[in-house]
Amino acid sequence: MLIRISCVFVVCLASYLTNARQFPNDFMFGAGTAAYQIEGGWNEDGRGPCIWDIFVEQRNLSDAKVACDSYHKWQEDVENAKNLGLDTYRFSISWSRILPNGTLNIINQKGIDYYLNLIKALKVAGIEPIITLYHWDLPQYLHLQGGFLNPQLVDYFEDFARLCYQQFGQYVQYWLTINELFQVCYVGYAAGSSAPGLYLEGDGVYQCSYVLLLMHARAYRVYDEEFRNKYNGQVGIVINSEWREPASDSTEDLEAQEQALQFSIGWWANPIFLGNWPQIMIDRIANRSKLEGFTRSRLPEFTEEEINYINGTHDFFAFNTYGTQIVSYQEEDPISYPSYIFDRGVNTSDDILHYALGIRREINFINDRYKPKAILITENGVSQDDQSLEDTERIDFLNSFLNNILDAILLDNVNVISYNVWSLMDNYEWGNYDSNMGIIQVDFSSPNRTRTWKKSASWYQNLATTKTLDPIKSF
Ligand code: BGP
Repeated sequence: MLIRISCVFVVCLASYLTNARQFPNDFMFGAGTAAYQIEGGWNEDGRGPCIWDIFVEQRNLSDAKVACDSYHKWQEDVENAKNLGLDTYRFSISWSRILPNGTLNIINQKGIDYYLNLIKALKVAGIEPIITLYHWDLPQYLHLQGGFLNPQLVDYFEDFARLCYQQFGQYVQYWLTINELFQVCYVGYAAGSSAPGLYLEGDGVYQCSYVLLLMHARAYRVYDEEFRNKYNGQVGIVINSEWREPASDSTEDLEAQEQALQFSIGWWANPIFLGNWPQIMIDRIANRSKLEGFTRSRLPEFTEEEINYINGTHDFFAFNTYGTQIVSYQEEDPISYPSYIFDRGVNTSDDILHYALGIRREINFINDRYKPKAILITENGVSQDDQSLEDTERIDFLNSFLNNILDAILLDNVNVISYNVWSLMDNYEWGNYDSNMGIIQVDFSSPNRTRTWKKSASWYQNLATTKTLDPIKSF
């Protein structure tokens, strides 16, 4: 009997081992956070206010004055990252912590020291920092001067980026200029549901995208011209991918899918990887603008010089990916008020459940269309209603995603080099604490902000250290 059981065990083990799926040895597993979502210490040691500090007060939302208190507990966070076996840790720098009013006329050494300590501790722990320069927390002082509607922000961002490269560059191989441009411009300047909460849905939203792309390009060029020789790092931007699947195989729906992708991914990726906005955006917005009575398109026109300046500012393609939408054809909206949604002109439904099905197609789409040297997945994860430590649904979600990503690597030969789960820990989700997206739980009711590993943390630790994925069928 014992022999039979042992045999069954050996067979199962053998089959487990043969089915187990291996990531390339140099594939980097990491976890991500953002300054405003975890740091707290909102008015400590000279930090200046940012647009989110003001926005939550205006809208009476939960605040991030303490959040995960990582401003004080960063050593424990590094310890956790180390114990998880992470290759990378993605975090962002709070612009107003090192430049309280956003400009170089006041440099806050204590803010710089905070990030220097964090970065050095990560290096000692064998973890590669991936640094986002801008993750949504614009210094309020710069917002008062017009924020992303003011092209002068390009100069201010250049100063901030250069300072970061000077201070931290020797330790950093991966820089991300700006996180999720669509969110910055659409949610912040059109839908008004994120800071700074504006409703400029037909014009400000495009002006914001024009300024953002120039900011990115300037930060890239500064690194390229002044730091690349010394530090040999890489710079890119983070696009939130907004993947779309067509509702059917009809020509209309396939065209609607292409149109939707041009208005989401192409809006940002075309200027950086191909040069200029997608033609369909240029044409549709110009046409609707004319019919609405404008004398020029609501989409700012890049000069030839700007097109060339932005084109090519990438060392890799980085994107965040959470959900997908089904897209279908719709008849042209009648001319009324100016709006990105009318300009886009397709019908989209809510997220479909098993988005993991789309990720392989999405990776291939990015690879074929934009031909990046490498692809980094900078965020992926799932929220949870409660903070339960038994988060098996998260494990299934991540496992399914990663199986499809691995298919893209092994079967389609796409050069995906890194995956960063969102998030290292539960954190402040832009107005509330309801998302619980961490693989580590944070007790927001305790002054200590106690960190406790969820089941997914142990699962991810195994993945990061063995680079071997559960042999579970992907869906
Ligand atoms: C991304 C942001 C992250 C984080 C994440 C959670 O858009 O870059 O900062 O907020 O979304 O997403 P959600 O809870 O909206 O699914």
